[in-house]
Amino acid sequence: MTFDAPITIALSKGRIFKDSLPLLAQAGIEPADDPETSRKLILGTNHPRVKLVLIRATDVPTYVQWGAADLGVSGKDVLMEHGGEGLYEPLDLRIARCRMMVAGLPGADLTRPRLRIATKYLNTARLFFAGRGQQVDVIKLYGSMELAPLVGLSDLIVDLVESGNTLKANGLVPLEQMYDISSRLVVNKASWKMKYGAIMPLVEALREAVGG
Ligand code: PRT
Ligand code: MG
Repeated sequence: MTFDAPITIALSKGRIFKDSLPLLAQAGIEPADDPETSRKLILGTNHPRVKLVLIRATDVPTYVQWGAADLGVSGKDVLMEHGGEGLYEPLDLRIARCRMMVAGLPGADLTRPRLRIATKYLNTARLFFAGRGQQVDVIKLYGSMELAPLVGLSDLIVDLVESGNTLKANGLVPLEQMYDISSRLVVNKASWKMKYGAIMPLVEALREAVGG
């Protein structure tokens, strides 16, 4: 792929980086450093015009929204919570898949008035319960949501579930599936227009890599 515009792609370390690597490789982009061993936050690639920035998963939509990165890979959970302002979401990369669920202690009553929900997905949880006319109190946590019902902080949690092992290990059960989650390619809206000649072939190569 030859193009002149400089392109910055935002990725988060961990599963998104690992699962994005083979897709990027199929699109002809390979990082010059291994982020697991390097402390660099900006990685060059084999492509002279493409660099990667490594940031927190929850910061990816923000970097792309403000044009600090032209493209990014972000979980749908993070995108829903962010709101998606200033972003296009042209491609489901079908990686880092899981489900967003309501969970709690076995027998928890989902219809009780004024349920307390602990989650890091404040907006998403509020919208979900409001959408079915249920008024809930949402408590913001930054991690270990599973603890909240065990110590009486909340009735329920809204969290991501992959194998279900974390819930099970803490005596919790999935009560309701909210959304199927996978990672999406996001593109800054201005970059899409200004750097169309570079972004379009990249998006198409990635589309091919995920299988159309
Ligand atoms: O860790 P950090 O705070 O920096 O950010 P992050 O936790 O958002 O990053 P990361 O890399 O853990 O997750 C990035 C993205 O991966 C998320 O935004 C999701 O879109 C996606 N993803 C896919 C997951 C999972 N699967 C997943 N299982 N993110 C988190 N989990 C957690 C889950 O919440 C549970 O507590 O892993 C735990 C284990 O899940 P079980 O069900 O397999 O036990
Ligand atoms: Mg994490």
